[in-house]
Amino acid sequence: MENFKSGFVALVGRTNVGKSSILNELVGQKIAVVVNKPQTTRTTIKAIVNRKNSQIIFIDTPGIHKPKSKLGTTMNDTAWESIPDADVILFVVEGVSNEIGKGDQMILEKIKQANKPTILIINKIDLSTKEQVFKLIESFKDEYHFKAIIPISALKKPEIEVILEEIEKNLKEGPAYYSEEEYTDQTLRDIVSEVIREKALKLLQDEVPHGIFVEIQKMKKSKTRENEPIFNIEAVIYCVKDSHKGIIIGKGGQMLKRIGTYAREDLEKELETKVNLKLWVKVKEDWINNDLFVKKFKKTD
Ligand SMILES: Nc1nc2c(ncn2[C@@H]2O[C@H](COP(=O)(O)OP(=O)(O)OP(=O)(O)O)[C@@H](O)[C@H]2O)c(=O)[nH]1
Ligand SMILES: [Mg+2]
Repeated sequence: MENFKSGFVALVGRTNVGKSSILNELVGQKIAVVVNKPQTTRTTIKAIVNRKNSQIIFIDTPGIHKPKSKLGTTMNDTAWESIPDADVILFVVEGVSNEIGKGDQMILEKIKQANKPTILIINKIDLSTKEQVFKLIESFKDEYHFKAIIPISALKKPEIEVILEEIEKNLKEGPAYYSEEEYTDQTLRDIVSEVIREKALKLLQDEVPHGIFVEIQKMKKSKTRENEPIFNIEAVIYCVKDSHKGIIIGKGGQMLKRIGTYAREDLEKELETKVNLKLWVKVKEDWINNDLFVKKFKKTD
């Protein structure tokens, strides 16, 4: 029998290329939120896959982008730091052009410096032609000795087994660091607050979503009058200024109601119970440039 292997695998890449979508596919459940807007993931998220002969610990990271706030800088730092810390790197790019873009080139330089086993995932191939993908593969091949280059579409039944096998090949012998029941470092509170933030991100426009964070103030199980279990959740959506507060609440409270309903429906599915969700909106003036606050998004382990 083969010896047991384990290791940390970082998903890195520019913002919005589909890292979190791929993470969710790899572990077979929704752990990280996915939104068609840049800078969705704010900190590292661990998700664990247990296989017969290995334990793979995935680390989803914030997408690398041009930072416009202290939060953005912290997010970028987190992503950069994950590269030298990983045993294997999954470098995710979008297959929508046939050339390597500037952002990807920067990340590539860091990967070259780290000189770790790296697998290139070319995502979103449903949006490109075979020719484009082929040219992109050739360009990347000239740049680095990737262990494998795997074109996928995270939205259309990606070949997860191929990716997992390729990772396993590149892991070293090691113990299972986590017990089988532990599949993520996200607490229930983290997941609930991220689901609410995801809905706000999806429904709000322009710069409003980038200044939002959600704080869960109460999460308590009780029974309804019909004796059915129900989760009572109270949360505050913080934003950076008064005008944003107005937008989040909306005319006659319409927007907040939509965010609440949308989040509740999703939470009821995730938690498999009825949910009573109460939301408030508060202003925390320019928190995205406040060191004390931004520090919360920096993970030390
Ligand atoms: N067409 C298409 N869209 C995809 C694919 N994979 C992901 N997306 C979409 O791309 C958007 C961004 O996906 P995410 O998974 O949030 O991207 P991310 O890289 O984690 O983004 P950040 O956390 O902001 O760095 C979402 O709207 C996804 O549905 C794909 O294979 N094809
Ligand atoms: Mg993400």
